Amino acid sequence: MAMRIIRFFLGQCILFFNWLTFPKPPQQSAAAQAQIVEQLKGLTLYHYRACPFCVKVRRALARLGASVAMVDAKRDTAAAEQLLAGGGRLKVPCLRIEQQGEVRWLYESDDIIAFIEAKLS
Ligand SMILES: N[C@@H](CCC(=O)N[C@@H](CS)C(=O)NCC(=O)O)C(=O)O
Repeated sequence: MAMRIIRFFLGQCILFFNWLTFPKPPQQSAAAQAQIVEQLKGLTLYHYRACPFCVKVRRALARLGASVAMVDAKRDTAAAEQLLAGGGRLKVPCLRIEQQGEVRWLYESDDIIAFIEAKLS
């Protein structure tokens, strides 16, 4: 019980500081935004709201002026089941990558950020 309260409190702190210091997305033309949407098509981020590694990925996306589809695997039990069945672990963040009819699952926040940066370069 005490651990749950501590974890909840820490999660709220993470969300608060993330909100306070959330990076401003770069100014982009509509054409540049549309290009990013196209480059990141087929990507879905499985995340938890207050997970620090997920926060890191969401902040990196904002810094890049990018966004991907997101599902909250804590609140959405069907998404949690998809993650476990597809990726093999109930661990977040995890990026579901659907390309040319193939699906793969990428764990590790640093690898996810590197993958997205490479997609946009
Ligand atoms: N090294 C990983 C750590 C991810 C991690 O520990 N995520 C936690 C949530 S904050 C988790 O899903 N833990 C469950 C598990 O490891 O099975 C990363 O950078 O993505």
